[in-house]
Amino acid sequence: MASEESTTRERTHRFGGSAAALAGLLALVIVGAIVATLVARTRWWLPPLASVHGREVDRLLFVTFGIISAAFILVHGVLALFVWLYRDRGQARASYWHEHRGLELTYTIVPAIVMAGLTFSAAGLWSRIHSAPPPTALIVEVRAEQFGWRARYPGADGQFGKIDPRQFNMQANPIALDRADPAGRDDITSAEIHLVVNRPVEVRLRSKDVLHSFFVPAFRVKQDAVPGITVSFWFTPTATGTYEVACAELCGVGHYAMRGKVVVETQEQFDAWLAAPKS
Ligand SMILES: [Cu+2]
Repeated sequence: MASEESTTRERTHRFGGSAAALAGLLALVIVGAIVATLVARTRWWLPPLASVHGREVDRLLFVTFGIISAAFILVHGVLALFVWLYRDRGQARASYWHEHRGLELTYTIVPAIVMAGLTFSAAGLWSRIHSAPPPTALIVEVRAEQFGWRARYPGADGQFGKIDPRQFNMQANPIALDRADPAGRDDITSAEIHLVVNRPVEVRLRSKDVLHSFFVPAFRVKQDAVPGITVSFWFTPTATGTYEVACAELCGVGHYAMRGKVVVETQEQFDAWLAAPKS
């Protein structure tokens, strides 16, 4: 009987050893694959920042990473310590207790305070982005559709013309402008989005068909586009250049190809571009 028990224990130990070796190997393969991908891509961190509010977005990201990394190390350190401290020595019986008021209150209240703190520190930034823009802001309407982006500028009158979906025409009227509205006569539409460096811009985001998401990583801007609703937000680009807009909402079979171009340039370059004919 005793020898039988010890044989079982030996077998369990051997199995435990090989399982641990397998888990270690798997962890090595995963970490190796991640490191290799990051090295191969050469860029392994955030893209260069090109907006004013983005600094605060990055700060929030680093604070969040810091907190969850500390929690991860603490929890797994304690877990590993307990596995080692209370390992099977052959004679001990496992002890178990139910409910520990102090412990339960601690691990409920502490994460709740941390989560509330993170949420409140992000809420200020979120509400600023969605507040009224400064009066000098450039206004551009961005319309998402399956599968591309189209920008509209209000023209000399500063007023956008009305939209009438019934007047949509792929070639002649791709943005479905209401031809009867005089405010729309000087509206300028373009497949590219152009912005002015260091000038706040208010984006009025719409969608023609399904949910999309306007995502410009360099600006730290990501906003859902919802059919039937115009969502406004503003930010200030800080560096000239060409940036990529990606759709961050799975919106159909062509979603992967839904990328656009944002060009940030000086006011003179922008004025010249706006006056020139465009696609
Ligand atoms: Cu999309």
